[in-house]
Amino acid sequence: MKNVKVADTYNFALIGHSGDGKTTLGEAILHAAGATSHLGSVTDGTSVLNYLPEEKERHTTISCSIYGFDTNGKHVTLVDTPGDSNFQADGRIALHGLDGAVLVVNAAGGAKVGTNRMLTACRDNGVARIAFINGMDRERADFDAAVESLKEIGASPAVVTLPIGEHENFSGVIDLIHMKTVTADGEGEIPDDMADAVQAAHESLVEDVAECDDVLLEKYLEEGDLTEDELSLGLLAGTRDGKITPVFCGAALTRLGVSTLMGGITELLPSAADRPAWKAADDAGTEVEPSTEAPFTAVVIKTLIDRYAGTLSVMRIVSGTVKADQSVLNVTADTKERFGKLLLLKGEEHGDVPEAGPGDIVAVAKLKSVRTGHALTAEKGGIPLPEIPIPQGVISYAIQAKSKADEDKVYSSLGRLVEEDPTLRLGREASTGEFLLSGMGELHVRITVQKLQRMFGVGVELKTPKVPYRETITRKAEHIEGKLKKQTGGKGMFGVCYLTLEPLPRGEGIQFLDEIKGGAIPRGLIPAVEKGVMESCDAGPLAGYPVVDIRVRCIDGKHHPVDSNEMAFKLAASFGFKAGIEQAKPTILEPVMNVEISAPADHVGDVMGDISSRRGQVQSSEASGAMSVVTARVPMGEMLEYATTLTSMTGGQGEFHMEFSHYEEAPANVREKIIAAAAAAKKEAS
Ligand SMILES: Nc1nc2c(ncn2[C@@H]2O[C@H](COP(=O)(O)OP(=O)(O)OP(=O)(O)O)[C@@H](O)[C@H]2O)c(=O)[nH]1
Ligand SMILES: [Mg+2]
Repeated sequence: MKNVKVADTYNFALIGHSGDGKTTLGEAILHAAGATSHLGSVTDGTSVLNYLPEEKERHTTISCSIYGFDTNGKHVTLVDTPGDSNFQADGRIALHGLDGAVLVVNAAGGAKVGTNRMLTACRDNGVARIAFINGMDRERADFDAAVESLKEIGASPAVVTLPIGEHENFSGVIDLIHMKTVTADGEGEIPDDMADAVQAAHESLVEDVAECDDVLLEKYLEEGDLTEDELSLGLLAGTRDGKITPVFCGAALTRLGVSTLMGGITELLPSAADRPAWKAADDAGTEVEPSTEAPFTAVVIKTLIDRYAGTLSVMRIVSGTVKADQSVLNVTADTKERFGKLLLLKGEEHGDVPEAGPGDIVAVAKLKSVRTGHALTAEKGGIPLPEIPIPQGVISYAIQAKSKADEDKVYSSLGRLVEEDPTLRLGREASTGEFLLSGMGELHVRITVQKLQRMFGVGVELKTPKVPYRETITRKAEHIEGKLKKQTGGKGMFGVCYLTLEPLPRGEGIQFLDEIKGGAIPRGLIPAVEKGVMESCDAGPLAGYPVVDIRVRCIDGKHHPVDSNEMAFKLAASFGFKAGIEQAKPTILEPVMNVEISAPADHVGDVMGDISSRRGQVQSSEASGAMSVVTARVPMGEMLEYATTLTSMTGGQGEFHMEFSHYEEAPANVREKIIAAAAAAKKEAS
């Protein structure tokens, strides 16, 4: 890849809803580009992109697959992303390091929740996109309806290819940019019987492009047309600015339309040199140029555990040139790292390259401190990029090693899986001492357990999902005394503090204020008071959940010149806090989720009724193609086994995605249940 210029380096993702054909399209692209000698298939388990055993078994992508190849003098890295909401965050992270995306949409069904979510991720990160309406050979394919569905989600589609025939008669595409047909037999002239349709499509393309640019719009309104040059330049600018989504079409499975799409990828999506400038992690708006001469700058878009090479950190080089065995800085962790070989990924396979430059995506094995999202630079003069934000999973399961002897191995191996997939989290529930594994959804957690068994040979049992409840107070408790006095015999212990506890608005966390005047508590011992308060917040008085949204003011105190020490004040503070919280009318907060459900229109009534019975509030319900999308706010505790319910309610056609919205006070009957459950769990644990 050393011989390819930055302007000829392309990095794009295949994005969209689950099952719409991203991986199949990826295989078709790789094969057409000569990168693979065999055409891989998702259903046969021969896909080089869906190479994980869990992907082969389920015929779905669960983790981004990265494949670099050279074609026609260009170096291209294709990233196949998962469409399922359990795994889609992996693609959202990778998008931060890419320059363009192909939004894959099923011709039979149109844009869906997953399409919309990835379109939003592109917009948020300024990633240019083109769309591919896939499956034109499918029985229910409807090109116009699919384009309309893209309009409905605000993608501003501009049709640049038309299908020739549809369903089993789908035989190729008309390329409206180059005005030719492309079929299995090669390129050809536009047939007479399609001239009217082509003319109409060309006119709407001109109109769509004109609407992106004021100068073009004025010209169009005056003259009713644009020149070929104006059209192609306008289309290019509109695509790169993200104002327009050129729409291609075809069938990945039969490979029709794929070569035209590939032309679109390199003609319309930006190369590493043409993409919008990278912004540095400073407030000055510094831009990082993709120059081979500049100091090295990169961002880590993915971590992989490779069977042979160990943990691989996959990075997008933004600036500078890096060689194997070079030392770099991990700016995020503030450590120095030494690279070994630079690896070029081809799905599961990789080969090494001597050096890599701007626009290249390479992997490096066995780095100590580097994690997904981290920013790396040269040791001298490098400009760090901002760290990539990592979405955090919210569905937690208590886990237990199947065999007690495996316990240590379970936790260390899970630690490695969390390194590989940072949207997972491994934690401990203070109230019960149980280990918790959190992920984006039930399937995410279950697949992780499956990987744990396969990769590390240890089994884990998943217990009921846990809801991360919180405790807080509802009124002020003033001047509460916390006192420790043990001054009989031996070394004495003495400390007194007076605390005032006040409720804070949701999401404010814990605040500790030192308001001691005149040395009632010596300066050096105030941190001990704070520590006592903070540690007490770990487990609330009602059900042992962490205490949040509280301000604790230390307003007065007493000390003894000899017997006062850190331990005495820490304990005094915890006594004061415990007494105060009882008086401040504690309560329990429950997490409320933003839920997005997509279901066939005739099941929407059932879905909404069911949401209400789960104490949920429906926010909106909109038709999107043949499906309806319902958005609602529902307490997490009511949504734990929702996947099963939705499947049976919609005959397997429903899908949902949820993410954390906010905390709210749980109603009294729910609080009672939570308190009783915590008491029972504690009893069982003791
Ligand atoms: N008829 C037809 N089937 C297709 C086409 N493209 C993909 N499929 C089938 O659709 C199914 C899903 O395809 P995938 O390529 O795995 O879809 P995906 O978007 O990668 O799905 P996720 O990885 O779950 O997000 C497979 O059974 C494919 O064979 C197509 O153009 N025509
Ligand atoms: Mg896939």
